[in-house]
Amino acid sequence: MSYFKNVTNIQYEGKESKNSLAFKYYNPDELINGKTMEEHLRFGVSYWHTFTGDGSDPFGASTMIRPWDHYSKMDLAKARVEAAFEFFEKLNVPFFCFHDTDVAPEGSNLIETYENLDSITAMIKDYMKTSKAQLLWNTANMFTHPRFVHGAATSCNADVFAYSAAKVKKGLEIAKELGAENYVFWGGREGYETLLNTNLKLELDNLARFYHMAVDYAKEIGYTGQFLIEPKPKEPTKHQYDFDVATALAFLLSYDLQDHFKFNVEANHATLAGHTFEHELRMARINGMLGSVDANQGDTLLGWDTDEFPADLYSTTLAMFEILNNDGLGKGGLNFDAKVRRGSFEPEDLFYAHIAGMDSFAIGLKVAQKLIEDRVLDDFIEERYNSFTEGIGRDIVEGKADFHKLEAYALQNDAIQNRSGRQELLKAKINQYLLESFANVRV
Ligand code: XUL
Ligand code: CO
Repeated sequence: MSYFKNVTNIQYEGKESKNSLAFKYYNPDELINGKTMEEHLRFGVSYWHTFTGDGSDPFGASTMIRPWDHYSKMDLAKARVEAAFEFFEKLNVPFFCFHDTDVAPEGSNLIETYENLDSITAMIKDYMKTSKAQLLWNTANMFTHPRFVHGAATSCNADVFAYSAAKVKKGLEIAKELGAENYVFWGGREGYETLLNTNLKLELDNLARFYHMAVDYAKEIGYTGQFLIEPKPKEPTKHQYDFDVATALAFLLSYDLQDHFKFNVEANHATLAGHTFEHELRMARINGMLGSVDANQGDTLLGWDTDEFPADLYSTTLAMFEILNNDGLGKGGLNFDAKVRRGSFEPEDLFYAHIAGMDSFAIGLKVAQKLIEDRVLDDFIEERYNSFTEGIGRDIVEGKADFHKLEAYALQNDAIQNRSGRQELLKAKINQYLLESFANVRV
């Protein structure tokens, strides 16, 4: 049985190829600084957008035509697993990610839900034995069902807290069973709408209690995957607690959780928080907390999480610059938390979209590597801060200065000279690298 009959295995054909169902830049075996592109990029497909997304929006019904649509309940779940592995293999991706509810329907009670999950987990495990595709991460959906109306671990209702704990407990068992490289916590409705009805302190304390219990349980069952928090500032709640990397890091530090978590940085969440994608990656990186990436892009004209497939080469280049400087993503990867537009409703669009995203990151990887090799930004930045490598600047960074010493220095040196930041020059250089790297590559 084939779900994507019109598509054969997607191959790298190089930049001259006119075949829409081929990679032009992503060459999984190509070596870049000692690692293959596949090892650098560790692409993942997200189960929810690709196999459960239907194109519906607040104004209209579903538009997607999917070859598994005629099934329902557990038959639908099984058909999706078959389709998913056909898709992973045809696209030649090494990873996938899912929420519990993406892979198995909820039953009429928690026991039935567990049974559904167990049977699909066994099926996925079986497919994973013969497939290259492995589990980058799984997570629990604690935002769709009405029981999560006031949140999950930050709900005002202790019964919901308990139910959420049961879901994450099961999720960690599945993570262990399937060898998930990471386990993700995205605070779906962990936030608030109004302080008028909210005990902010109790909700934050409870969230920390919940994370500590998850850490303890993973230890108890011997699950050694990396825990990741995925920050997002708003949507669905008005104020999400894991607002951005800096806020979530402060939370982890306050509750002594910093050693157990890293961040899953999502491009569109960064822009919703008023940051660039590279800002969030840099904040995570400089704190040793960059774990994984949800690769997508937003729309500057829209104020919500549009989850588009990444195609902006400037952004993929600056993202890969951070990832390379982080020495890669370790157990993490680049998960396409991205959906085809409502108008792109045919199954082939799922392939076109992923090819576009994979090629965009492959270009970003090559250009970023070149920028690093040629020290285009590093030399400039080093020079820009050289006042801290000698004299009074050196005293400051070595802890040999205090206000008395600095005042005495300033009194003698008040004719300050600054130098240009040369932002426009640097942007022009990046453009040059973007265009020239590929002009010179012959395939
Ligand atoms: C929502 C989002 C989630 C997480 C996993 O904005 O990004 O899909 O990635 O729960
Ligand atoms: Co995401």
